Amino acid sequence: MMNHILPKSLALLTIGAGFASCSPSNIESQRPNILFIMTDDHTQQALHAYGQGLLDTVLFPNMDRLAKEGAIFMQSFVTNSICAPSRAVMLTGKHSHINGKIDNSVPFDWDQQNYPKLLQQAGYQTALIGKIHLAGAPQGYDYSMTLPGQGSYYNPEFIKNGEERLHFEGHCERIIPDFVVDWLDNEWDRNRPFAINYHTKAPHRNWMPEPEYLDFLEDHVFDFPENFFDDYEGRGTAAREQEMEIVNHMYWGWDMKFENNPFTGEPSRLAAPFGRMTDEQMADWNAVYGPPNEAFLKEMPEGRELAKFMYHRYLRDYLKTVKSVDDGIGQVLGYLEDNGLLENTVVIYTSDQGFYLGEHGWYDKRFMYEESFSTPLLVRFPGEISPGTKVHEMVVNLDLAPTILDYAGVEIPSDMQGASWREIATGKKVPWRDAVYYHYYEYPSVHMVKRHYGVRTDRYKLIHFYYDVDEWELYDLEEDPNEMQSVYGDPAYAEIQGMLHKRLLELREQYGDSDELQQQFLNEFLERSRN
Ligand code: SGN
Ligand code: CA
Repeated sequence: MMNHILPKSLALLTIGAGFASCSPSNIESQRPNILFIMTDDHTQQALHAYGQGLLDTVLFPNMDRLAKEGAIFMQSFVTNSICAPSRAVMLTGKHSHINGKIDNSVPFDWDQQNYPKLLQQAGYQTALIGKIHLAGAPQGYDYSMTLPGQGSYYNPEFIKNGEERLHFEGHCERIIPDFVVDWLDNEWDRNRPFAINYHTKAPHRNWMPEPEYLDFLEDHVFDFPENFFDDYEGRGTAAREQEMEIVNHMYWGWDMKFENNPFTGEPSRLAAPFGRMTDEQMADWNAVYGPPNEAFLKEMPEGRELAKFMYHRYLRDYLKTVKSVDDGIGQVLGYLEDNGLLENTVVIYTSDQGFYLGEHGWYDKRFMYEESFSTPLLVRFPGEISPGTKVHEMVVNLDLAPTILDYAGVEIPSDMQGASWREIATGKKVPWRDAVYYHYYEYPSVHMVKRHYGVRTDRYKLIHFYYDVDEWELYDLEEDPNEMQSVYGDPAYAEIQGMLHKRLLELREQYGDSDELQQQFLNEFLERSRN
């Protein structure tokens, strides 16, 4: 039963095996271009290729095309399910406690090593376009055009090469792919391979669809996820005390697109971004949201009907913005195809983390529970990946830097903590990790998800919530895939619990995390909050 939990020595050996390897075929042949597409908060449940049932049909043909023509990673995770930290992990190939970007608010040190710098040194021409959410001038890029912070959906500003602030008219999910194509067309030096980071804003909160898709799915009725009306029994305090419930924690203006709070009549909180829209954009908007909002005000639904309304407004808006992203991906893939570039380009698709689409009644991310701990991962590279490949090994966002370097034929620095999955993506069986390590820090903060760390194996997950609680949770994902009942302390799981504790300690040691380090981060956080 426990044979998937390898002894430490073997596990270290297997992970180490990926580190320094560069596939020789790549060095000898023409170096591939790299198109690294990352969305913000797009989750596996919203991709038909993952097949969890929310989408009974292909809504996003370009993303699904990548899965069909390449490999899909069925067990793909992040080490810290929050935006800026996840991006820092991807850039550096190091856990948050090593690269220093533990939460959204601490500064990121761009001076440290990152994979685009190494690609640049190896002769790649590099570009970063879209959202990066790491303050300071990006390093490692020949060109950057980034959204400041979270950026705006409508009529956004961008920062060119870390310094020049420019204003653009239109929706950011149209503008970002245009920038990508424009860079390829006008800036790319065809004598060198390119590596583009193409990073969207959508489907990040507050899910503002572009005019063309305001109507998309407006009539579609979705089933509630089976645990939408979760009572948070069976787990510790953290699941109960979060602030990420659709019904209780969304804003009527910002999220639900009402001018006034329907229950109090007060102007809705956080309605500001709508002020960026032109009169014409606002008119399109009101034409779609106006009638259902008026109907709502007449009916003033309560209980399950209120939940149904809020869930649908949320889910539809979220999916509408993913639709724009999918169009953008189609535009960029189309450009590569039309210019004969698609075959020699490694196209990677992922998101900075997963998200809740009503599971446990939630939106947002942060928890080590499956929906936010997982993230989509697809890769297309027809030279070596057969169409329709399904990968079941556990990969992490930590692996992206080593993997991209591997594809580029660049040596992987020994201090990177991830491993290249290049060989795995070909369907080959190689020694691989048996467990994933996770650590989330941003608390107390927005959404109030408690600090926690943990380990996940193929079948089990052990989580420790700390700081203002000291609680352990253990899940048997085969018996309880929705993580509704912790079996921590259950005598039937005593042996497994012991093994997981042991494995967790080993991983913390292997990756250089510790009680002392987390206490230091906490002290620094408390110090900053006092100032
Ligand atoms: C904002 C959002 C949160 C979200 C964080 C972090 N609130 O604070 O809902 O969790 O960003 O998101 S909002 O009212 O401003 O929309 S992250 O993806 O950047 O980490
Ligand atoms: Ca995010």
